[in-house]
Amino acid sequence: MFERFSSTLVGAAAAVALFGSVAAADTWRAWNIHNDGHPNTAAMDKFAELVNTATGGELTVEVFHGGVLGSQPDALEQVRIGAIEVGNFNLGPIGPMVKEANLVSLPFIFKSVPHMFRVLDGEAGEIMASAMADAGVKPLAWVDAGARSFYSQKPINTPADVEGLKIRVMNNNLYTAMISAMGGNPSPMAFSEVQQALKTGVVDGAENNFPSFKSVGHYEVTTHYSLSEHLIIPECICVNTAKFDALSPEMQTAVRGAAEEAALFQRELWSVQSEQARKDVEAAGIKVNEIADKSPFQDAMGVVYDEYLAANPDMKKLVELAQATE
Ligand code: GTR
Repeated sequence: MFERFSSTLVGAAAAVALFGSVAAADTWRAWNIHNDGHPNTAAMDKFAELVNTATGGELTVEVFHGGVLGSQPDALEQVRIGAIEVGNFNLGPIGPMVKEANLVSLPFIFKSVPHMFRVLDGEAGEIMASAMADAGVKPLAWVDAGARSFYSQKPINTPADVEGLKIRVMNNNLYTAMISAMGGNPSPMAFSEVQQALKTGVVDGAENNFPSFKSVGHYEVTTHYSLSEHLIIPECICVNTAKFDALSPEMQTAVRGAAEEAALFQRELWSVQSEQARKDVEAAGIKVNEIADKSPFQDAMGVVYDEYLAANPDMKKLVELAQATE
């Protein structure tokens, strides 16, 4: 017994000498909802490769694509408690868990994707990132997810066109409020169920960016994509806070650096592949309509903001910070 104990100590001492820390080589599981062909899948593979190189193999990241580790709300909970270490998450489903993250789920809060990144790089982004880290889901880097627009079996040009339509949304009360404010019927549903729901008419429409519209075949079961661009929601490479904090400072720098580099890679891929996804779905027969005047949609969101800020007055500061950002 004593001998076993002492040889464990000798082993640990050897590991310290080799790796400069008490942690032995470790493997992290990474969640990714997307399949091959989506820019975020390539970015998560890149993240894994960069972590492996930067840590000299001391930390390995195994990426599980296609949402096989669970739906996004489930996977977020897993990351929060440390059962999954890391993932590429959309901030929409983080809102119900971390109130500050809901800033990005207010329709039309950002003027453009560059504006969104400027807000994230400023004080509002810092407040959101630290609230997320406190909740156990720490963002290491932000990635691009473009703008989300509606798609259905008919063009949508005004909020009145949404009236009476059953529209799938992600899991967040702000999105149900958004659809209700236009007179539609919101239907929160997991991403993996949407194609079938569109196909069978369980829902009349949904909303997403071009790469996701294409990659999971929603374009095969709808006819019109209407450029409402009502939500510009960033995504993150997010890690379980305790697992990250337990790394040595050198390892933290390596992992953060890998996430930042993978995010830059993702943003470049995104700009090329989202254009391409639009061309591909148009070539497959999808009619894309511009909406010249989006103000009726923005006006319809007044009630969403009023009710949300009345119930969450502490969110006013973040909204003001975003609105004051040029
Ligand atoms: C995609 C996003 C996913 C997921 C999905 C959805 O654009 O990248 O993380 O949130 O939308 O609509 O559920």
